[in-house]
Amino acid sequence: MQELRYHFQQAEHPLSEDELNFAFASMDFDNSGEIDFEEFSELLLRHRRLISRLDQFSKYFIPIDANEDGVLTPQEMNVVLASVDESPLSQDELTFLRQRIGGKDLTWERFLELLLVV
Ligand SMILES: [Ca+2]
Ligand SMILES: [Ca+2]
Repeated sequence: MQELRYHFQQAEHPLSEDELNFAFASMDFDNSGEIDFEEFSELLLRHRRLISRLDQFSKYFIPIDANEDGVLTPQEMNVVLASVDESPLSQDELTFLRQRIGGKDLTWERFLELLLVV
């Protein structure tokens, strides 16, 4: 847990205690109450991917958020995904995203949070 905390504090957006607990729970894939080595490796891998994607995404976000309202629509997101050679969001993924953000607008910040814990 200490390592985990350290890891997240190195991130640009330090997580609150609640977020940390939430992230912890979402990483403990087998619900053992501990992050074992495999789970931790998976996290690191994911985080590394996230960081490299963020680099790419942030370059594209401003131009992609065409109407500059700070909210990513599925259409706008698909343009982003296409620009980094990812396939567009499927209907399932869209439904999933909508559930995760509780029907709220998908802001850039929420999107980042999703990337971190999904
Ligand atoms: Ca575990
Ligand atoms: Ca927009």
